[in-house]
Amino acid sequence: MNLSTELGGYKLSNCFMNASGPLCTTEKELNDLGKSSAGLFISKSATEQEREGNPSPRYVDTPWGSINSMGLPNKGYLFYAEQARQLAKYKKPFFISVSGMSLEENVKMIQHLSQIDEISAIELNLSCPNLPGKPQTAYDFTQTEIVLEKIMPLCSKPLGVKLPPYFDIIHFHQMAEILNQYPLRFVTCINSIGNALVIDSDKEEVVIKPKDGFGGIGGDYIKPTALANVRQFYTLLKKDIDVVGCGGIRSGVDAFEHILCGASVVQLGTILMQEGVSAFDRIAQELQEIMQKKGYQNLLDFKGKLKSL
Ligand code: YRO
Repeated sequence: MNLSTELGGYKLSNCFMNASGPLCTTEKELNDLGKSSAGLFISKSATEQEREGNPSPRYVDTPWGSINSMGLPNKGYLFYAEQARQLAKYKKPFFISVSGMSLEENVKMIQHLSQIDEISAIELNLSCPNLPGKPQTAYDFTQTEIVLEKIMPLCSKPLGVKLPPYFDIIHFHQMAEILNQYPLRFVTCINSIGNALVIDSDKEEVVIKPKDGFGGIGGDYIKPTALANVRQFYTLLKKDIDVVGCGGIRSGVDAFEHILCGASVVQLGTILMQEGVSAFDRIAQELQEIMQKKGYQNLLDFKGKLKSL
């Protein structure tokens, strides 16, 4: 059974990577990902300046997944650029996620990161803060186009965008129409479902401290929404833009479903927080067992081939 795939022009030994966010902020965490069986790995979203992020508790596991309002804690983009040089020894692609506090900040970071050979590709987090009084960039279609128009020409690395979930068919079409205008290499679907509220009924209290308890949810809650977004963008995007699936993958079956919907690569988020990097081995093993039972040798035997009734 062969789990190999390609993304951003790189050949990958298998289709698993971390989602940007969990266990990819510090030098130790990045080295653990380098040593893991993941086929590639990515950093926490970087800003120009180092950030401490929000006060704790800011990530909590729940029976069906997780909620977080981390507030972009990261060591600053120059740290991840330096890490890229060190991490090259692991001989697998290393992507940097970028999430500037403004368009100018994204421009500055991407121009600099483009010059560093050891960085394989950039994932631009379109959930990045936008103009005050406006929704996040990816929910502001006009601003999304302004951002891509500015950034695409000055990014000389393979570039992908990380999208939040969409819930309306017209929004899938509007976003795909914008993305199809640019030489993007991949689109990652989905970020956490934003501004959810998990509460503790015994204590009659919220479970995370920032934002009166509101935060992005991941895990089991979001798999159907993630699959819908992977499927829609796989169907609507030009065939040279790959889809990366993220959301609710904690077993081989979940990974199989994302690939069936069209994902070329799949990311582990909440399960990576809960289980650590051994999750890559377990889930890859489970996916291979499913493929064996079904008589599939390669991911291309079933990628995108979801049937309708
Ligand atoms: O709180 C975060 O750092 C965070 N958490 C997520 O689940 N997704 C994200 O993209 C981010 C960083 C971006 C933002 C939510 C702080 C604007």
